[in-house]
Amino acid sequence: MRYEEEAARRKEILKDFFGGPAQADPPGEWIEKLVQFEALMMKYRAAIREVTTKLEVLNDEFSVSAKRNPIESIQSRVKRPYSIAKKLRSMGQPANVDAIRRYLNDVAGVRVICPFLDDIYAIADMLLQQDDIHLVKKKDYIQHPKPNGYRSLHLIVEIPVFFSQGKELMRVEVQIRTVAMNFWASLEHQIQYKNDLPSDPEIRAELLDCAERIAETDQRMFQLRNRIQQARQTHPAGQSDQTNALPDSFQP
Ligand code: 0O2
Repeated sequence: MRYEEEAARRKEILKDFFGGPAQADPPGEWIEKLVQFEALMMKYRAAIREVTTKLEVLNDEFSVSAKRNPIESIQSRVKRPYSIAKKLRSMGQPANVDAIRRYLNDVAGVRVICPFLDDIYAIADMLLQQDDIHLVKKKDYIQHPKPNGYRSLHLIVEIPVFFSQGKELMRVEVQIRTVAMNFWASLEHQIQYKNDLPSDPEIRAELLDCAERIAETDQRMFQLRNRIQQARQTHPAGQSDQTNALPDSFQP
């Protein structure tokens, strides 16, 4: 029963986009809307490819010059029609392709997972230095975590994408975070963030406590890596057995 109620709710929101009996759109009209929507999603997918390629190139270059990878993995997604329609509705905007372009920043999303805290800012700087990338908005939820404990660096960037009919500037949300921040955010996303139910204060407090312990561990791992790097510089390989004495799991 709950599934049927949920399905009815989703249909109601999605009909903003593609029409439905209540709107009595002529069939040709909603097919046209569907075609326009698909074309726009194709453009967002293309923008994701552009940004992902830039990040992969930076990671490759860094691994040659610094002998380690500042990016552990890259994930991406195009927002689903239901989430798009829901967000536009919550903003009081109509669900159509013009409104998507104008009001939504995160239809194309790229998530970059880094090993260490300083990698986040190094990647963000290297990306933003590129002259075809324009920064629209930056939200630093690492310096200023959300009250629930969420941490991540968010960049909304605009990037030119070349299609057969010319160039278009497309927006992409880039979320950059450590493996540890991603661990918390992924689990919290499943159990709390997307849950429409009011949250229990005890659960909120536990989640916040987990986020803080994870942030502390991130700091400690970052400091450990720095200590190991300094030891290596003071005693380059072969001249001292101090670095070699560290277990393999500590080697950067
Ligand atoms: P989903 O399902 O991940 O796509 P903006 O228009 O960008 O200024 P917005 O959209 O509120 O305003 O941006 P914000 O706060 O930067 O958050 C955008 C995205 O960050 C979310 O997308 C999540 O992916 C992630 N996020 C933000 N807050 C939290 C949080 O408290 N917990 C978790 N797990 N993720 C968070 P969506 O579309 O909400 O969700």
